[in-house]
Amino acid sequence: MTKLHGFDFFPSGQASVAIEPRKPQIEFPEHDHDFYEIVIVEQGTGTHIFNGQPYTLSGGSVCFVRDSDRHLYEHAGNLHLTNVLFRSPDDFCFLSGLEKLLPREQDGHYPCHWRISQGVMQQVRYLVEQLEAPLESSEPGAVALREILFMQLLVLLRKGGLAEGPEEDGGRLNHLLAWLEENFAEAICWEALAERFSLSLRTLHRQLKQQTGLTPQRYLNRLRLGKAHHLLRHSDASVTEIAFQCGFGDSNHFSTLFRREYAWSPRDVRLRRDARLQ
Ligand code: RM4
Ligand code: NI
Repeated sequence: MTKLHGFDFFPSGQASVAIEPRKPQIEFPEHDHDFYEIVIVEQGTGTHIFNGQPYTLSGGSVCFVRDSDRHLYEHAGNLHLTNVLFRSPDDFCFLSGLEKLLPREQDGHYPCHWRISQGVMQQVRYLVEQLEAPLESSEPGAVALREILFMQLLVLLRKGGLAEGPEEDGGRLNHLLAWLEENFAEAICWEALAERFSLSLRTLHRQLKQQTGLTPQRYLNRLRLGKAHHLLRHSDASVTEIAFQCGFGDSNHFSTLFRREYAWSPRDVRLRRDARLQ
């Protein structure tokens, strides 16, 4: 597996934060890093395979990657993201105790992926722009300023996260998308779902389209197909079982949608996997 080294990304020994925009993020092979990375998704959709598990990314997704985590991107053609790299939570000149602001395991669940609202995204962009300016000198004041910006960013990302009440703009949609990520296999009635998250059907359509570029049904299909693609390559369940497990009632319909999305049929993907394993 590829290991990425801070040496290639941090402009100087003094710099504790580096910004790496990927607009778009191309498919990228599995790797880990000797640094930490916060991934902020601005637009588009893609699949994030994080420690072997698939997560669907779209505008507003945030992911926290430690130096011990491995990840890759698939089906990421139109995914625009910004990577905020830092060496380690305890490798800053002026900041300490940062662990308290980072995702932590609670009740056996590690919340490494979450979503922020559009309002928070705007503030995030503003901070990232300032962090993008090169560090002019290693003078303590300049280093401290950048570290303060980074700390502000952490507080903001945390505030915008799912822990926050759903009242904020886009917050309800974010809760809905997080719910879908877990419950994609259920039969979905958009009206009932909108009601469950206190949204009107129109707002659900509009906001989801804004964040992902897709209609709700296309988004759901892509989510299900992404999960199915992963299972075809990483499980031994049959195509029909996978179709069913991912919420497709009919495996022919599943194969048609799959081929339309990936140009390969589910069977082709499975055969290619098996050929590679031989
Ligand atoms: C890659 C990809 C990786 C990131 C590096 C810096 O394009 O986004 O996840 O670690 O850039
Ligand atoms: Ni990475």
